[in-house]
Amino acid sequence: MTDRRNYVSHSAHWGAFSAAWDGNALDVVPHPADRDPSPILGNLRNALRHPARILRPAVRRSWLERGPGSGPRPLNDEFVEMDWDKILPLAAGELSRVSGEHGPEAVYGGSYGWASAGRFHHALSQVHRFLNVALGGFVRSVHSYSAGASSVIIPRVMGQFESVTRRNITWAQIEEHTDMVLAFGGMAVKNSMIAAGGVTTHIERGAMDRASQRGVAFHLFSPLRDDFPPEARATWHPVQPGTDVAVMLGMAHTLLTENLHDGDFIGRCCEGADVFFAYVLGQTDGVAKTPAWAAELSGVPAQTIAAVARKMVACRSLVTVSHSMQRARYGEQPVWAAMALAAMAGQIGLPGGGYNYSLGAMGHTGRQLNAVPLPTMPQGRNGVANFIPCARVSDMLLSPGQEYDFDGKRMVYPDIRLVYWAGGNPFHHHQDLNRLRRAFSVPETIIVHDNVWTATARSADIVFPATMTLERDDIGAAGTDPRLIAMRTAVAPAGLARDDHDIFADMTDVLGKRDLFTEGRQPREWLEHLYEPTRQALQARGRHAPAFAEFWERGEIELPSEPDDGGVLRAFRADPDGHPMPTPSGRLELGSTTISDFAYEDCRAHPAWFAPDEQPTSKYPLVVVANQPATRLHSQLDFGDYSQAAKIRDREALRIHPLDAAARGIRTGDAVKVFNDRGACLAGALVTDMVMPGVVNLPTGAWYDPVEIDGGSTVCVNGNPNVLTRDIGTSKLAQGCCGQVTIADVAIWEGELPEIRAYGPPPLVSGKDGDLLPGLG
Ligand code: PGD
Repeated sequence: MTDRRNYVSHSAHWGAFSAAWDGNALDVVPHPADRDPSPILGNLRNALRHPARILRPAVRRSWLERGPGSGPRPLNDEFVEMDWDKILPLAAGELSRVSGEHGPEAVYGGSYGWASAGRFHHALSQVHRFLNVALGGFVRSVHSYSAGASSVIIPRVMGQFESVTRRNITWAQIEEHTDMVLAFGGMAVKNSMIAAGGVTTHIERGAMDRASQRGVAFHLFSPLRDDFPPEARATWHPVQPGTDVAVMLGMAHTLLTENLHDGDFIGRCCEGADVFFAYVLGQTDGVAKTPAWAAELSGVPAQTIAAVARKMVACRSLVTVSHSMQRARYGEQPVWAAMALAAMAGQIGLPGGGYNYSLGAMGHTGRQLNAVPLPTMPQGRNGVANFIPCARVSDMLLSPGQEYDFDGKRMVYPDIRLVYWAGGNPFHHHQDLNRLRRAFSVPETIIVHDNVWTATARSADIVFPATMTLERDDIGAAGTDPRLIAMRTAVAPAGLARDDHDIFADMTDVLGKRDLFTEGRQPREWLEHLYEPTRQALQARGRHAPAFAEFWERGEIELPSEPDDGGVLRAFRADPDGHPMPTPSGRLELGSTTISDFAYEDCRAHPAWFAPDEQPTSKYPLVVVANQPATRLHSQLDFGDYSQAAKIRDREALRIHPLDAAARGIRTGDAVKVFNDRGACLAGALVTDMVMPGVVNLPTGAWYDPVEIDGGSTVCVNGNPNVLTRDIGTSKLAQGCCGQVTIADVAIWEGELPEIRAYGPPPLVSGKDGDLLPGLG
């Protein structure tokens, strides 16, 4: 029985909690303010001492024997475990060699990933700071896998990303003002359970319930019925994946031809409407974007498209687009077309109305922003100019020197010799993992920090064991949560694991730059230092502003919020000249001469319909939706109790419609193979009408576990859908990832079911007394 007095406050991206360790397992109690805690907390119970933990620093044996160099990096290669005092100089020396011979522009430190929630031990901030201090810079990455397309198109045609996504419509406004929500891609609560930094309460389900009880009509456009929780009582419009833009254009056509659009708003607040309208009416390409045209493409009946359009201008309506919608080829278009549709309805800037990109996509949105700054780890100055859009990592490694387009610029991929990754798992997040494996054979050296043996760690040459969040002190906070959390240590580190910060501090020591990296502070002093701006801002507002010691003792403090005032969009609506949007015209751009001047064939001057360039075929008749999982965050703690409980036949569950299942003789509980020309994986079938016919749903995050079976080809036996997805940019404009949808077929798996071997270490041998193996080095 755990002693209640030993519970410590802590936080994860899936919520704040308190926890106590009894030597075997972790007891987790959600934050008392949390009205709807995330069940993902259940993965923490058995995580801290799981066999997947990396216990000691390790080096790939072949790298030790042969030295740095390109070549395949098999996941089951042997690693040599070493002591810290041997491995740190080895890694520091290799960094110096590469940077000395080729410059810091040969080091890729983009290191994309969610890592863990604390503001100080934020692995990405730490690795970026380290590379800036140690080498003077590195090739970085920009934007995200979450919002790759939208984070480029929104600033071009609307305004600052944050002002459209986070300081816009709140759940409180929806409960009070909204009559109708058109949610393209839905608002699944599995997604809003997540917020970078962690929130102390999850409000979305309750808000949808109250709104719906008041009469708000939620309309779900999605291939998946449960992209809204039952509490929203949403009307489901099953839509063929990748065709939502057609539905939006069909609605725009109804508004235009029936003269229902808000001409006053368009005239005062929009630019380029004439170009867009001409396109909708078919004057530019001879194809009128009628509801019937849209119905043919999308499967949503023409009457429904027209009726919803008429309704949205007759009441307070809100249009939303999920992140998932733009994680696909031409992903910029739904984001832009939805803005144009909402602009035509004339409600942008009204309470509870208009357009809020990504509302409900994460727990950050729909809430009021904090009015005080949060602790933030400074990353230093990066002296390397070159960067990549994050999802172009395989292209970069495979094609050094190649030119490519990105957001109006002509870019060149750098020649990368060393890859440094801390806090991310590209063998989870990237597309076409067979291609990524080829890309990961190119660098001379790969260094990875993680707390568990992910496929990324097993693809590295030098592996540093990082502590898990519960093994260190930190500060938890999210930009729209009203509490700052003292994340207190619950348990000693596993094995020889060390904090990322300590690892970097000791490496800068080897390089003679320790003081530059640590600024003479111990970790506790850093926490106090990072806390101080928040405290001062509280004091300046006349709020209770406790000293760090008091905050730490209490476990949390309250933070004030910005007013729920609609932000810049409300101000812009009231006075477009006085508060212009930060676009070239100062208006919402339904047509953009900037984008038109780029002359990209895959992004036009206005929101446009592009037929998906990967359509179901007779060979691959099913569309795979590879969305966010409900039982974990991305790939994190996939070995945890809650994630494992949802597996079928020990692997990821694939949801398939009864009609598609019957056609293939598949029943719930069967093992199935999902395959296309890029790859194949095994999964466990779940037959359900939660997915529309013609669509299967295989969420991301099952740990990549490639096995050579089936006549020599490699199959991920654990159900990772990124062996199937396409590694191609959304367009030349944003170059975002296209992981959300692909095509495949599914068949019953009759063969033997291989055991899952992903959740453990590769073969390990110990260096004698922590030294290199005899005869090496
Ligand atoms: P995570 O599993 O969160 O995935 O990709 P991301 O790489 O962020 O990886 C974080 C890693 O950090 C884990 O391995 C974890 O163990 C490690 N970690 C945690 N704490 C620490 C720490 O303190 N120190 C160190 N060194 N490591 C730590 C997520 C990405 O996947 C995202 S954001 C999205 S939105 C994309 N979504 C999709 C999708 O919808 N469909 C497909 N097909 N693919 C996607 N990939 C993307």
